[in-house]
Amino acid sequence: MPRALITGITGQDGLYLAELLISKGYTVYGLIRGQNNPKIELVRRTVPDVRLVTGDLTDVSSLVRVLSEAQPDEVYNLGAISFVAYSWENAALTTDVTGKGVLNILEATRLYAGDDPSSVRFYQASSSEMFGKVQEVPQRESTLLWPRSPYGVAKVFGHYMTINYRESYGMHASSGILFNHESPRRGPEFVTRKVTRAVARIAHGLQDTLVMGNLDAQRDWGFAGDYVEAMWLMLQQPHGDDYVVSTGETHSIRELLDAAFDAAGIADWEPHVQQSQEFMRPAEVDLLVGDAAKAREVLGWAPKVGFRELVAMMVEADLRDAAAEAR
Ligand code: NDP
Ligand code: GDR
Repeated sequence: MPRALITGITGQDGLYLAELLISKGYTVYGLIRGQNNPKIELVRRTVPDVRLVTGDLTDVSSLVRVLSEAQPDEVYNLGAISFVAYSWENAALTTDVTGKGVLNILEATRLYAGDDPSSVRFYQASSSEMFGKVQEVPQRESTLLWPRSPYGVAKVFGHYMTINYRESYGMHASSGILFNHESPRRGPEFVTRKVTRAVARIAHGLQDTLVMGNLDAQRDWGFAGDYVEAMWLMLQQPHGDDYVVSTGETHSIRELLDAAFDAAGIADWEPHVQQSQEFMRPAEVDLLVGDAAKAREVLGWAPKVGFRELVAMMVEADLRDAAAEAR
């Protein structure tokens, strides 16, 4: 039975990836930071077979210990401070976790792999946020990186460090440059979930208005369940490499609002939406749309869930929660 270690098990992608790997017969270990995190209970309920081990990406000694306990064949590094807006307020912490944390787990993995560094396969959760200021449309693996947030800068560090470990030590290390992916499990601070939750609560009379930031930004949104399959496929290849994972379609925040309110049967969103400086960012990534041709050709990967279907899935789940809250 293959064995995998997932950092970021309490996050959106961690849960989907754990479900996927368990369905494939893996023994799965999930890294948690310990104490007082209600999401640990969610992991225990959703994927009870996952074995939880305690450690932190900022503490290399904890990673060495966890790797020796889990003895994984594959390491998926999904752990990060991942909310872009927060990264300006906590730039040094974001750099430590999202950037240097990658070096820590790469180094711990290299030490654990011993004489044959390619015997353990490594996945790094890189991000379309690394593209930042638009240089090329659509964005592909070769597009110049110009990050526009402390989070984006930290991800660029992790991305190049992963390439560097592959080239320096012959590690089987892959970097998935994933564009935004969402689901009913998405954290409530991210824009899709913020919108779908608010729409559901408005539909049930629990709130009246939704306060937003920049409505003109455009994103290439896919379904998280589809994207974790691409992560796994990368580690099944003969060599590590970098891959863009995206749908190739882009939509503005306004279109997101259209689709979400429409899914709840509310024809006109404008009376419900206000804008505030509070949710504007010091620098914005205006337009993301990815070219996933390489993932399609090499991995045989393609997204299954389209934009409107994704938004409807999220609204439906939030309508159920709002109905329960309204009772
Ligand atoms: P989430 O924000 O939902 O999850 C982040 C995870 O990282 C949580 O499990 C969190 O644990 C963990 N974490 C935070 N700090 C540490 C730390 N110091 N040590 C160990 N673990 C830590 O992210 P997603 O699931 O959405 O994303 C997964 C990864 O993919 C992230 O690296 C993200 O940056 C990247 N990514 C995501 C995209 C997306 O659209 N979702 C697109 C491209 C890349 P805790 O519960 O303890 O806080
Ligand atoms: P992003 O996702 O920054 O792309 O990073 P987010 O959903 O936070 O923002 C997307 C776009 O929406 C605009 N926006 C708002 N965003 C939020 N959160 N709240 C608002 O009220 C709001 N109004 C407008 C933002 O300005 C932005 O343009 C996500 C994260 O998952 C990263 O970890 C990941 O690497 C990238 O996707 C790819």
